[in-house]
Amino acid sequence: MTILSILKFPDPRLRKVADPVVKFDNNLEKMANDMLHTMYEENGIGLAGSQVDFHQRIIVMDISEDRNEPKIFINPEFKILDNKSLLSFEEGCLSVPGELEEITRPDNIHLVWYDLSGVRHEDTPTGLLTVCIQHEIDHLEGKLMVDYLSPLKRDRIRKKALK
Ligand code: K1U
Ligand code: ZN
Repeated sequence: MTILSILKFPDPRLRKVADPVVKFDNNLEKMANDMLHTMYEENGIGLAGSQVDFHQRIIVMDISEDRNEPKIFINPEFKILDNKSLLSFEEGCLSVPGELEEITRPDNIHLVWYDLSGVRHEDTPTGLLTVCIQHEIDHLEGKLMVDYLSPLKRDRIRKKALK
């Protein structure tokens, strides 16, 4: 397995919108395994393809305490079920190291995704899984945690990262 290098804000490649996965082949499986390996190595709970300069719609995640419940989401999409049900969480980002910011997101979503065999799944996750999947889908859209902050705060983080 390979440890992949993670793009850091403000690298413009983090702003690319990822393409849907169309080939469910051995290369995709290897990428998923390399991404999981990289996420565990960096002590993250999630990682999106965009963060490792792979611009296809793939996310890996493990929110379990024992770090032994890897999840792979291909072509994930969600719909907000209730705009009024919100959850605030102090989020981190492996592409914005050293910053933790409280972000408020919808807590009640319907999620659809595919596995490595191309089989469709759906769920209505709650809690940390809901927060993390929305953070990772943002990455696939070229959107970052810093985009939820004020321009002043975002610029402070950008300048600090460029030092
Ligand atoms: O996508 C990433 O950059 C990974 C990110 C995922 C994430 C963490 C917290 C909330 C939403 C999404 C991380 O794993 S950051 C590092 C981390 O393990 C962590 C940081 C704060 C709270 C919980 C975990
Ligand atoms: Zn992130």
